[in-house]
Amino acid sequence: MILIKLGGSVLTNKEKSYSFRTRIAKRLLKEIDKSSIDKFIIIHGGGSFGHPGAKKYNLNDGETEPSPEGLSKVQLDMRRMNNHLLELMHNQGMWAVSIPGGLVTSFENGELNKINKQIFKNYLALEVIPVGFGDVTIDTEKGVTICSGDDLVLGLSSIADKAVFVTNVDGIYKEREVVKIFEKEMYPLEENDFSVTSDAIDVTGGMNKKVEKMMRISQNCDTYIVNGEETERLRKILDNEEVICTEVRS
Ligand code: IP8
Repeated sequence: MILIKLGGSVLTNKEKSYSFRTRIAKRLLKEIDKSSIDKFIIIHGGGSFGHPGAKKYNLNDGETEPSPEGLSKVQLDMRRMNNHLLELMHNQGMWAVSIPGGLVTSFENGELNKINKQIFKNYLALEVIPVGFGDVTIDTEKGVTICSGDDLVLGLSSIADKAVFVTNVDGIYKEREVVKIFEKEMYPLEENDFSVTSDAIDVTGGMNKKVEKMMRISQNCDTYIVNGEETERLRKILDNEEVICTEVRS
């Protein structure tokens, strides 16, 4: 089984609230569809749908009393984003079901401590494509927290062979060069290194936090970062062809 994380940085224009990049999303879905893989789960992040509201209502800081309005608003915004993707999938005959991250996980102090993998497996067995997404969720310590798409990938990595993070950069950079294989000695990234995300607003952590999560994921399955803005790169990585990307190892 392959996990494909479609990052908010490719699915939305992060500079502009609620701007779903339909053309890119359609192409990425086509690349997935025409690749040779047959069992996969798609996970997506929040981009300019989820992050601005999560920040505005302080849903991730663990200090501010969670506002019912904010909680409801960010959940609504994420479902709107998810609907954009699901509709595109449906229109091109990729039968999908939606799995909100907040309903299948539990968190303690901002850390994922449980995920319902069975529901993903059940849908896979029915030959539909589970589409999970980042969400607002209950946290036993903080009240609420943000479940990122990366948390879902981490939680599902033990049942995956491969995880592919589709972003808007070519991979992880060290001294301005994309590294083919990122190993744990290279962690943490320093100021001069570019990385997985150049997101303007990202409430779920800076790049080192993302890389650290990827290193944990790579203990369970092969883990790659690829640029979804370049055509065919996603398709090639799914088909195990040579392509510009970073493989994360730990
Ligand atoms: O973009 C965040 O998911 P991510 C989801 O994968 C929300 O970190 C609600 C901001």
